[in-house]
Amino acid sequence: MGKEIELLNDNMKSAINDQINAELYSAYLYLSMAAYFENINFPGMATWMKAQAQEEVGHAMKFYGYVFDRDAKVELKAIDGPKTEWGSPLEVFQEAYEHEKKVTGLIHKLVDLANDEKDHATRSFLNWYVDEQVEEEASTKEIVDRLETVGDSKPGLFMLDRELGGRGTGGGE
Ligand code: OFO
Repeated sequence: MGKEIELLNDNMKSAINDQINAELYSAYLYLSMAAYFENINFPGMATWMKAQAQEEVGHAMKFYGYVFDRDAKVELKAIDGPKTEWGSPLEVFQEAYEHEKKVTGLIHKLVDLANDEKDHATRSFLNWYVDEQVEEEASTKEIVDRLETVGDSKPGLFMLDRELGGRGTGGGE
């Protein structure tokens, strides 16, 4: 005979607040990667990263709205400074891919916590993020694979940069 949990309990609230911070850190990291690409004259990759940073803000805001929907308090914490230099476009996207795998792990821990707390509403809400992480990993991995294929070929890098620049910065998820 489980009792229905109507509001976010303290454990869940604090874990979601941490995740808001992690999503905003992701935005900061991708914006730093965008700045790196601007500096080395890959404007298309910079555009791709800026769009990714916007997506991450969207992820944070979705959690932010959820905390209020459950009548709990958002508590923002300091965001760590991301690194600012990388050795090559490949290194950047490899790091982005590794970062997404880490974020997937964080989302899965939230799912585990929601299950432990019998918080069915949060468990259901998190499904969107579980699915989104599959896409986040796939899209960064695809670019890593393509950069590995292109290698040091300047025309290949130029073409990939142009293609990645086709990603809009108009927001969205
Ligand atoms: Fe929020 O998915 Fe990337 O980090």
